[in-house]
Amino acid sequence: ANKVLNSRPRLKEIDSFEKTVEIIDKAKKIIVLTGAGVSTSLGIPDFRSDKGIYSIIKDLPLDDPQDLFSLPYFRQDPEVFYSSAYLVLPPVGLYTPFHAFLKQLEVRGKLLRNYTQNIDNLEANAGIDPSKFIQCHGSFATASCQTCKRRIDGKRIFKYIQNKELPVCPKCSAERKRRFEKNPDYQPRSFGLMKPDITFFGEDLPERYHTNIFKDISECDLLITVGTSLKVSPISDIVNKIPRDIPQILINKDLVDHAVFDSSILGYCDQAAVCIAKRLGWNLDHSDFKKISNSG
Ligand code: CNA
Repeated sequence: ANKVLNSRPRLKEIDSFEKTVEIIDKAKKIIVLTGAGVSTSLGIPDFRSDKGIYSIIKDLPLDDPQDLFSLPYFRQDPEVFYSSAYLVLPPVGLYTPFHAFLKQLEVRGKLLRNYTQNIDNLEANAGIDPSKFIQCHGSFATASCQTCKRRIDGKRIFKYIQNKELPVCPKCSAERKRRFEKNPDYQPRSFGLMKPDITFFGEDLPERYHTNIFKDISECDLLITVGTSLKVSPISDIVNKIPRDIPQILINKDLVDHAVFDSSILGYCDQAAVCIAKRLGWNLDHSDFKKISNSG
């Protein structure tokens, strides 16, 4: 059984969709905590849903599906990561109606910070100011050589990821070849390989997370948690650290029953975002806005 993350009593004043919208309308310093569910409408699978990555990769030779994103495992067997990384490769330049909603929160001076667990960099595609979001698990925006640490634009390795090939660092390529020719079992097998700058299990979160999270928690007047199963620490602990009198709203396809929310909007986050925006009289800058709002 999951440990209950925030066992605080529910705030009684948010007992309807209208009141939830009212709270969003009044809030001025919102933390939005996002997960893979905010990007599934663009075809990027999440981890734990029925059709999520963990179910897609169940036949890979891994003891635990999380090993796909484990640093020791990557060093030993990078081919496994590169056989499946295309699944989470972000579409260039696109974003969802939910991301357009986030942008509106920023434009209207209500977004204190978006803490995203996502690695797809869609926040940047939506034009959100980099100071307003923290990619807690890094992103595909850049990639680094595992040996010489040279950092490049992440898009430069996208074609290798799409072709399920290993992206080798140009500077380390000759030395990699020499070592593997001498010893085909050479370890680490990640020598001289580029890896997207996404945080693997076993790696620390980016410095910006540590420098901002506690101050933001003490300043925020609303937490909106969206599209996450809240299973990955330390992000899952954020709900527990928010002061008890600060309202917490969940927008998610499935119930997250190991945390207490004052209001839960269960369903697709794009539709929820469009409904909320419509009630607030906001026009979301997204081609799907009219389509979704007309479908009710
Ligand atoms: P998860 O554990 O797979 O949970 C996703 C949650 O989103 C589930 O509770 C779903 O019910 C919900 N969900 C799915 N689709 C929607 C939707 N359209 N609207 C509303 N809710 C929806 O994934 P978490 O994010 O909780 O786990 C954290 C991991 C996932 C992080 O380390 C990420 O790096 C990793 N991840 C990121 C991406 C991405 O960047 N797009 C994709 C897959 C995994």
